[in-house]
Amino acid sequence: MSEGIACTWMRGGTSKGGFFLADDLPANEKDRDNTLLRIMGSPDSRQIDGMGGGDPLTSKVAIVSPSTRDNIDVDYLFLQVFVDEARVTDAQGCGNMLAGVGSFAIERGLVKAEHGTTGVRIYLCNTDSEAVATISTPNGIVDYTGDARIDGVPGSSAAVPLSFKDIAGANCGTLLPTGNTVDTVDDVPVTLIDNGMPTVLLRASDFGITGYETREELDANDALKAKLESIRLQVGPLMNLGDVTDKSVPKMTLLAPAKNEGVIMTRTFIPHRCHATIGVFCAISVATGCLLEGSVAEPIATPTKGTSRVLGVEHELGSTSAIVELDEHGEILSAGMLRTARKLFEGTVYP
Ligand code: NQM
Repeated sequence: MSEGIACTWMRGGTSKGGFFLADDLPANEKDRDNTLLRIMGSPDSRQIDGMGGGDPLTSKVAIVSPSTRDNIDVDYLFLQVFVDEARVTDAQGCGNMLAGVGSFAIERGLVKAEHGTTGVRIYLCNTDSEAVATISTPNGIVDYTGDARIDGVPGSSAAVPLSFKDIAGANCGTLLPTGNTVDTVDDVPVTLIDNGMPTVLLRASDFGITGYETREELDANDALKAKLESIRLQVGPLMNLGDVTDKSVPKMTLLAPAKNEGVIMTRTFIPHRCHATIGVFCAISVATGCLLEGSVAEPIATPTKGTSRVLGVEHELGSTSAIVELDEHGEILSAGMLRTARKLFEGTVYP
C-alpha cells in the first residue's frame, strides 16, 4: 500500500471535497496533480477507485497553508479534479469549498480560535483576492451545528458568512472584460462578466428553452451543449482567458425570469455539465449582471433598489442569496454570501 496522506473531507456549501495542508502534498505540481487524480479516482465517470463522487461538485480539493501576507491568516488554493479526464485545474476559484477553509485552518492549528466567532482571513490564490470567513467557535472550538440553511443542502448547520474584497475582474482583469455590457457571438447576445468567476450570461429563450428544465434534461440536450460550447470557445480569448478548450471556465449561465422571490432564474453549465445549484462566485457574478443597465440579464431580472443589495439567484433547488454592495456611482464596494460547511471525515487517504 502507498503511503497515506492526512486529509479532511468536508462539505463546503453545496460542494464536497478533500482539504489538505500544502505540506502534506508533493511540492512538485505534476506529482501533486497525479496524487490528487489517484485520490479522487479520476479519470473514470464513476470515480469508483477513489473518493470522488462522479460529479464535478464532489471532485474538489482545497489546499491550505499558513500565510506570510500582511493581514492574512491562511492561503487557499482550489483545484478542480476533472471526473472523466486526467486533468486538474487551478483556473478557477470555488466559493463553496471556501466555506470549509476557515474551520479546517482552525482545527489544523493554523489559526487560533476566539470565544464566540472567529474571523479567518483567507488569501484566494487562484484569483489573487481576499475573503473573510466567520466561523462559529463557542469556547474556542469549531461548532458545525446551527440553524442556518442553504438551498441544495438538507438540514441545517452553523452559518459561515463569507465576505470578499477585490473580486471584480479577479480572473479576467476587469468586471466586463470586453468593455461592453453586451456582445454578440453566434448571433446570440451575451454578457461577459467576472465578479469572482468568469461567467457568460445568456437568455435561455435565445436557445429555444425555458430555463426551468431539470439538470438531467439539460445534460441530455446535446444540441444545446454544442451551441454553448461554440460560444464558450469563442469568448475565452475575449475574456482574457486564452484558449479555454481544456479549462473549467467560463461558466455558461442560462437566464429566465425568477419564479419565486429571487431576482432571476439560472441554469449553469460548469462548463460541460449542468450545476445542481450555482457556485458562489458565479451567483455573485450573475447578481452583478442583473444590476448592470443594458446587460442581457437586466430586462428579465426583478428590479432591485438601494446600494446594499441581497439578490436571490434562483436555481433548480431553490435560491442563493448574493450580497452585492455598490457605492452611489454603481461601483462595486464589496460582495458576500452566507454558506454552511460540515466536517465529514478526518484521517488518512491512500493515493
Ligand atoms: O462559483 C462549481 C461550486 C462551484 C464553484 C463550479 C463555486 C463558485 O459550486 O464560487 O463555488 O462552478 O465549478 O462549488
